[in-house]
Amino acid sequence: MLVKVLLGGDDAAGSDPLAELRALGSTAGATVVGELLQRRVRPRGATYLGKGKLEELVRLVKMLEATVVVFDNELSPMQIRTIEEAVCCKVLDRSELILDIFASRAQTREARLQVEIAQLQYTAPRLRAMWTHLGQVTGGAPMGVGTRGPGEQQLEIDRRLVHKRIAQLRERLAEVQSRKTREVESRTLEHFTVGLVGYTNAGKSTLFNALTAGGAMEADQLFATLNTRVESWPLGGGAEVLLSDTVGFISDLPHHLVASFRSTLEETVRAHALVIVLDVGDPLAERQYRTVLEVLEEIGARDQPRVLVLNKIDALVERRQRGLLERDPLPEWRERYPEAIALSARSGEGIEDLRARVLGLLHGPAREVRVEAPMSDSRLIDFLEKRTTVLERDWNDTACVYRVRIGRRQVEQLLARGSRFTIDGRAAAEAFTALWPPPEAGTDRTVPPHRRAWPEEHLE
Ligand SMILES: Nc1nc2c(ncn2[C@@H]2O[C@H](COP(=O)(O)OP(=O)(O)OP(=O)(O)O)[C@@H](O)[C@H]2O)c(=O)[nH]1
Ligand SMILES: [Mg+2]
Repeated sequence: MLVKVLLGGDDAAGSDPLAELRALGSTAGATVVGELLQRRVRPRGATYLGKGKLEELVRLVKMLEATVVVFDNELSPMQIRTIEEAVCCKVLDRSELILDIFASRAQTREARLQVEIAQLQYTAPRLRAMWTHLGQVTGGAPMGVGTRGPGEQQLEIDRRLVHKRIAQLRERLAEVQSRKTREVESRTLEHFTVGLVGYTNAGKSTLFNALTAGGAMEADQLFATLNTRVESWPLGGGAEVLLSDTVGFISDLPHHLVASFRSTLEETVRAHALVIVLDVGDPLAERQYRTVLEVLEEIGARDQPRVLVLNKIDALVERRQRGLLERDPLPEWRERYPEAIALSARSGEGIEDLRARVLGLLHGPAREVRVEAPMSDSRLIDFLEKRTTVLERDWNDTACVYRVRIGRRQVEQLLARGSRFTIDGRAAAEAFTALWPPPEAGTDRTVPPHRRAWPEEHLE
């Protein structure tokens, strides 16, 4: 039985406010037998639902023989207990449902540890409610200041056990994570890394599989992906980046859950660039995009350049043809985010645009320049021929003279490896600072912060 209370001015929920909870429920393996919606200015303290609605819920649960009631709203342990007593069956809130999905999906040691910690943190306050409840029911000593009933003592013990267990798990998790941090660090030092991020079910894994050798699980479920996967993504012309696919985001995810999944998102935080995938046909796309930006802020992925991908455009075309599309959302998105790339991970349309954009990020802002490369430096000539866009080539007695389109970071790389050449008739290093002056901090998002290591592209 699904329940949602729409609060105050919450009309951003679209025409089907229970859609996401329904999807979460079916992902968790539940069969939905009924749904209940209520509009309220604010929740009622004890039961969240209004009195009459709660009575209706009790009737519905009985009639439909529901075994679990799931609230889309976040409930306090006391509210859960009060509602449970009224409906005589298990009551979950949205966070618990999400935790349940995570628990059933967690496959790696790390994911299992993270889920258990989050679950225990959720249990701890519930334990209190449970035992206070028992203390009263068993008619133990009245619980006032200084009088500790048996329930209260038991509660202390259990709470201590829970905290001890959490501490143990945290230690183990820290070990796993420090190993992982080192791995991620060395990856980001050696390669240009790109992180795929987005709301759950946006199509990240499908896009990941289309771009790389694949192997990520794609499914029409929420949280199909829980672990991070990294593969190389060839961009053509010998250039390649490492692409990561990771767990999707969702709105209103409890704080501590995000915290315990931090290391899963480490790949994202450290990536040199982010590709934000959005299901543009979803009526809640706008809201989901906001959630994604919020989560990125929260996990500290703030500095890297971002590319917005409007995914599933094939589905829009199809719906338009079948007359099912009331209003095409694409023109509005394009107008508001002219830089966004519309594509279909499924059909492949638009993927070439994404490749070119990421290649541009890898190479940095490009310019057309005249490069004179000594004939003896075959490595440099090879680089220019294979990695840049050659517009003209000529030669004199000692040098090859090129007119090329070349990126800032490519020149940086050549300088770093000690190649000696001229740009527009000047020594390369001098010309470089003139042509690509260092941007003012924070103004150019396509240039990574200096603390971020920039990998050398391997030519050999
Ligand atoms: N029509 C259409 N469907 C797509 C496209 N991309 C993904 N899908 C479908 O959308 C569903 C979700 O795709 P996934 O790739 O698993 O999504 P995800 O973002 O990885 O989701 P989580 O891992 O659950 O967070 C699947 O049923 C895909 O087949 C697309 O371009 N067009
Ligand atoms: Mg996925």
